[in-house]
Amino acid sequence: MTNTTTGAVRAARHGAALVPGGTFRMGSAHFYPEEAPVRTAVVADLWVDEHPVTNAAFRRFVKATGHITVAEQPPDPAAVPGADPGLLVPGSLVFVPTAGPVPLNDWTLWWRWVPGADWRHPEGPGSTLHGRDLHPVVHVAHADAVAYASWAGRRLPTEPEWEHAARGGLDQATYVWGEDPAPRGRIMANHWYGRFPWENLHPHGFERTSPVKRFPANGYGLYDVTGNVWEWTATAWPSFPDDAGDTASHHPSCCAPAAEQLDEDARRVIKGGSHLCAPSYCLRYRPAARQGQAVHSSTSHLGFRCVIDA
Ligand SMILES: [Cu+2]
Repeated sequence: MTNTTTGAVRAARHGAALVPGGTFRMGSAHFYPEEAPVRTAVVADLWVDEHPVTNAAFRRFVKATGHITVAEQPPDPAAVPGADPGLLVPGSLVFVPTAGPVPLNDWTLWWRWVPGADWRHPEGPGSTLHGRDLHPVVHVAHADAVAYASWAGRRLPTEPEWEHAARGGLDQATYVWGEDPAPRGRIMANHWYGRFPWENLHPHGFERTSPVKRFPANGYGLYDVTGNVWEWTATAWPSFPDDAGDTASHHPSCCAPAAEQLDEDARRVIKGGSHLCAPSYCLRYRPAARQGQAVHSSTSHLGFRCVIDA
């Protein structure tokens, strides 16, 4: 390999860690039905982004390509039959904490459709990315993530690739760092502390998303794999034969705001949980956790990371 080639390869893999492929046990039998059964999966060697794509990186992409995200475009009336035309404006779903305890089986109490919410305005008009260059980009639909990945010469991981990388070499551990939710009292991820969805104690200092790489890396040198933001994958939902349809809607979840709102038949698996996942509630900041997300939907707690074939 010439020096030029070596340099190009190095540049192409900038910010990615080489995750050795192999066989691993995927899923979990101890939590939600859609994570079971535990099964064996095989993945190849793969370069995986060390952290979710940041606002700064996404801004470079938008500057270079002029890309306009799904959330910045008015919804297609045909895709939302019967919708109030007044609601067919650009916007996205924003988490808004409640004033006090609420029934946890109704996500509409804490997810609000906010006109003007998009990746540059994470809480809607008036909010900015000031001080958030290194936070994961949010309010990106599946097509936005795919467009970024292809611009960057990368692609989205499949669910097995994502989960294998997230596990960091630990076989069937509950968390990506092991079994102890907080080893020696250490906060390992940006997840929700307090009673959801009103008491946000944020002992780590972050009310919503946090800058990438603020919490310990996993065994493969990957950061923010669980907590902070959910991440899109390339895998369709439902994706394996034991999925008896829409299991995720049968129990409460802080994390599925858009599943039945838009195109029901086009969903992708999202992984990793987010800053909204509470130990006392959804507990989805685990490598086995998964949800189906409508491809056209975007929210304030969903981003992505890319991979490169080795
Ligand atoms: Cu959650």
